[in-house]
Amino acid sequence: MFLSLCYFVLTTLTGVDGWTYHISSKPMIWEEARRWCKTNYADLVVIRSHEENAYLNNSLPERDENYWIGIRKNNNNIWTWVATDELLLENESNWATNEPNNYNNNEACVEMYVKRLHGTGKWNDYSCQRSKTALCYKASCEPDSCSGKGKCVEAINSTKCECSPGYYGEWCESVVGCEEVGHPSQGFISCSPPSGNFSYGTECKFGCEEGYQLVGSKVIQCTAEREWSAVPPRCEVVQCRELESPVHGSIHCTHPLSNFSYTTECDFQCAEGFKLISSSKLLCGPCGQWNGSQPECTASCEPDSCSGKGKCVEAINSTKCECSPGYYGERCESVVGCEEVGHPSQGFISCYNSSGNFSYGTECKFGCEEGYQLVGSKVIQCTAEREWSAVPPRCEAHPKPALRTEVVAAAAGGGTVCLYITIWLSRRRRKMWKATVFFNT
Ligand SMILES: *[C@@H]1O[C@H](CO)[C@@H](O)[C@H](O)[C@H]1NC(C)=O
Ligand SMILES: *[C@@H]1O[C@H](CO)[C@@H](O)[C@H](O)[C@H]1NC(C)=O
Ligand SMILES: *[C@@H]1O[C@H](CO)[C@@H](O)[C@H](O)[C@H]1NC(C)=O
Ligand SMILES: *[C@@H]1O[C@H](CO)[C@@H](O)[C@H](O)[C@H]1NC(C)=O
Ligand SMILES: *[C@@H]1O[C@H](CO)[C@@H](O)[C@H](O)[C@H]1NC(C)=O
Ligand SMILES: *[C@@H]1O[C@H](CO)[C@@H](O)[C@H](O)[C@H]1NC(C)=O
Ligand SMILES: *[C@@H]1O[C@H](CO)[C@@H](O)[C@H](O)[C@H]1NC(C)=O
Ligand SMILES: *[C@@H]1O[C@H](CO)[C@@H](O)[C@H](O)[C@H]1NC(C)=O
Ligand SMILES: CC(=O)N[C@H]1CO[C@H](CO)[C@@H](O)[C@@H]1O
Ligand SMILES: [Ca+2]
Repeated sequence: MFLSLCYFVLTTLTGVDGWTYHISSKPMIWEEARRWCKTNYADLVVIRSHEENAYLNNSLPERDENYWIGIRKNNNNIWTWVATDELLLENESNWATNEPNNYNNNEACVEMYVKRLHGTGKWNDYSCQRSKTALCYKASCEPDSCSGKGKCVEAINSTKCECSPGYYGEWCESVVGCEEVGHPSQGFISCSPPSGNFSYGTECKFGCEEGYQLVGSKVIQCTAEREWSAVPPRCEVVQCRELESPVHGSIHCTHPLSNFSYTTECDFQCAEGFKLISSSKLLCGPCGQWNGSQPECTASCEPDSCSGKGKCVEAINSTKCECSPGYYGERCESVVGCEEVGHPSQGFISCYNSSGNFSYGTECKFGCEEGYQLVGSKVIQCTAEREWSAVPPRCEAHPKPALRTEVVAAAAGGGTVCLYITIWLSRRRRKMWKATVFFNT
């Protein structure tokens, strides 16, 4: 086992370690030197800057055989830093004059001259099978040096963290945060991680209570710029389609939350003569749907729609009356009438009208004074055709005594009975004689 002779441990005033360099006490061939470095430290040295090269030039002790450094030709014959597998950049090389010369076609490794007459601090390609002092380095950056949130950058005297976006602090141990957000009114929030600190990377999801809908982004993230990826959303009450008063009807709504929105309740009524199709009450549900279709008012027949004088027929916007004979008008409220009739001369008339003067259905009875006799119909009716059922009769003077006497009608009972006795005279004379006989029974 070889022991390291010297430590070139350089620390800053704050105690932050940078790289440390270590050299072997005995020379060894390149492969062995690398193995030794890897076993005890990190690897053969990687010289990243001229400043670092100068530092080694000044600090390393003199060695006759010089030092192996961590450059070697790769499979494609290109100089490569073995520790990092990075190619050697032209501007970062320190070749001595006329080097690398690949002497004897056998120089695949690199040594560094230190404390010698010519080319001190410079590099030379050399046979890997020669023995030289191993120049190793050890990094002080560890995988978690920057809390896993940044890149650890090493210098000779220090390490420094270059923090990833959103992290800060010497070791990237702090994280930026966004403004606190709460649950929206009528809604809820759920953030992960649920620390409640709203730091970079926090994701918050939103939702709304029943009957409310989210307006805005459902999910927001706290960005490295200390801003949320979007404005936190709102919960707005769900709207239903606006309802209107039905034709021939009215609407009355209560809006506990907002106009025509969740929980709004509307009652419908129809004007007289109309009735509702479907429910009289609608409710706006949590998904913005009414629990039924907009009601309509349809005309409806009532028992007295046609004044009891016709048949009522229903249509959508109106009802229609099909009036019985003798009646007319929209609701069969009018009755047809016949020509006025008066009493015959030397006679009298008695009419019974059910619905007006000489209107349809009126029945008139006639009689004649003593000594006169009725000629024509004793009773006439006003027909639906606005005509009397017969021509009103006349009263004519009583003729000579009759050849025949006929008892037309007789009735017995309490009181006075009017009996008509018609005596038929000769047809040729065409005379009637009438007598009123009072019977006392
Ligand atoms: C060498 O050049 C590369 C770009 O080609 C640059 O990134 C690097 O910093 C340079 N190194 C020095 C020591 O100037
Ligand atoms: C190494 O150091 C010597 C003396 O200190 C100096 O003359 C030489 O230029 C240095 N070489 C490099 C490559 O810095
Ligand atoms: C490293 O730190 C030491 C002591 O603080 C200082 O003397 C030296 O110049 C520093 N080296 C570099 C390369 O900064
Ligand atoms: C939240 O932030 C407070 C104050 O910045 C801090 O004390 C606490 O540790 C944080 N909690 C978490 C879980 O990050
Ligand atoms: C509800 O309707 C009334 C009357 O049309 C109106 O003045 C009011 O602004 C509306 N309210 C809302 C929240 O839309
Ligand atoms: C709608 O809901 C209300 C209240 O529950 C109810 O009274 C009404 O009958 C419903 N309407 C329909 C068409 O189901
Ligand atoms: C009913 O009346 C309304 C308005 O008065 C009209 O828009 C509609 O077309 C009518 N419907 C029918 C079937 O006549
Ligand atoms: C009956 O006749 C009288 C007199 O002409 C009139 O004033 C009245 O309005 C009529 N009545 C009806 C029901 O037609
Ligand atoms: C018996 C009867 O109904 N008479 C009526 C006939 O019509 C007139 C006018 O409407 C009424 O005044 C009568 O009473
Ligand atoms: Ca050479």
